[in-house]
Amino acid sequence: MTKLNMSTLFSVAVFVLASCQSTGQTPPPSQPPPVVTPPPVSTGVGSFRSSGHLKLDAWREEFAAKALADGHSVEIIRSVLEGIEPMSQFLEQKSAPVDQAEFSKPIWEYVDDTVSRSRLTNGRQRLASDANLFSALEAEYQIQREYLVAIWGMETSYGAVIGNFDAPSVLASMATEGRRQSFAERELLALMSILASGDAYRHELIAGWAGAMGQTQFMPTTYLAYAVDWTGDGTKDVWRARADALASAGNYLRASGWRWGEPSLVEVTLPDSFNFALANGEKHSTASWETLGIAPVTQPSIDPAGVGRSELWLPAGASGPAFLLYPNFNVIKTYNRADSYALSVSLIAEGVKGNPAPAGNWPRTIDRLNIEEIKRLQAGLNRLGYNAGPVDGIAGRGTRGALQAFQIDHGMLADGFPTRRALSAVEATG
Ligand SMILES: [Ca+2]
Repeated sequence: MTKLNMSTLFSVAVFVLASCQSTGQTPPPSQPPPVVTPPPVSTGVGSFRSSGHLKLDAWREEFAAKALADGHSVEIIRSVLEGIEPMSQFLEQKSAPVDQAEFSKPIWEYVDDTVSRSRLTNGRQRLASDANLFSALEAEYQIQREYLVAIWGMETSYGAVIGNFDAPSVLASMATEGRRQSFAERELLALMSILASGDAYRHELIAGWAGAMGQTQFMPTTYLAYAVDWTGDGTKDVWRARADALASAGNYLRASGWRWGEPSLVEVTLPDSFNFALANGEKHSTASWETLGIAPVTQPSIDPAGVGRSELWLPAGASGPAFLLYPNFNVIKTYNRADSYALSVSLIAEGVKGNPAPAGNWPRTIDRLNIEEIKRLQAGLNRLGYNAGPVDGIAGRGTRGALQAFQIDHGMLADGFPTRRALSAVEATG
């Protein structure tokens, strides 16, 4: 470091000296000062070979200057940005698609696809073959091994599918598209820091379609904050070293507030004539739930870890399965904010432990709304003064809460689940 600073200082000194020499003497005051033509605006990074996409090239010129101002070296900036290619999934779409499986599929199809028999079998095999590693990770990070293996299985099928996209190209295309520009640029700056730290070479920056990297799919900023060199070889190789990837995931979950030994959810049965309005995100004590007649499906108790307070969640409304959600459910959502994702991780964790796969009785034939109908529902609820949030076609908690409030006010079964019947009722209300 000292050597670098000294040589840098030396270069600057030589440059300043040379500049003074070439400038010559100060002109006499009687003469007008020479007209100085400013040099063309330059990023200081030099020019790049065109990517073949004009908007991407223009964005890159501006971003290179930002990265330089952020303190990254010309060498690193050029390394990250020189070879980027436009990626069609960001640059050729006309409007925001709702294309993530977490949001576009019925939740039971998402669960069927993700909590597959092969994923459970492979998870059990991984726990058996890497038992020592998982014991050590449990001791260090205080995350039950079933959840670590479940996240590994969900993210990359235990390291088998880590994506094959160039992370800088993904993030640069996302930035160029515009809606997530500041997010993508922040992640690109983090990639530069990763390269500067020596944890990876440029060609190793491989990501999934949305820019997450390695066997447990870390975004670059998450990598910078939480990645771990568990193997002790000096690099945080989340791509090839499963131990590094799993330790990194454990480190991230612990930092996100994981509570050792507690479940993320417990599937429960509800008594007849249950007041579904209680499934509104509010937490209640175990005693309260028990008084209402709620009972566990497979566990000996609805609060096996003595957590105390939980919320009731009906992912498919009154005719589907019911779960009590504990704080760890929200910790899983720091990985991926979709409830369906956290549900699948939880069911895989239970499944690899050998508990019977729960979540029976999905209402597969229910008249579920499509995206356009959900938008109509959201617009209708907003029109009536129920705050469904943005009209985006995603029936998240805001939309469901608004629908539930509408159902309560109109004496309907108040489960907040968006069906065609619910849409008709909202649209018929003036
Ligand atoms: Ca390592």
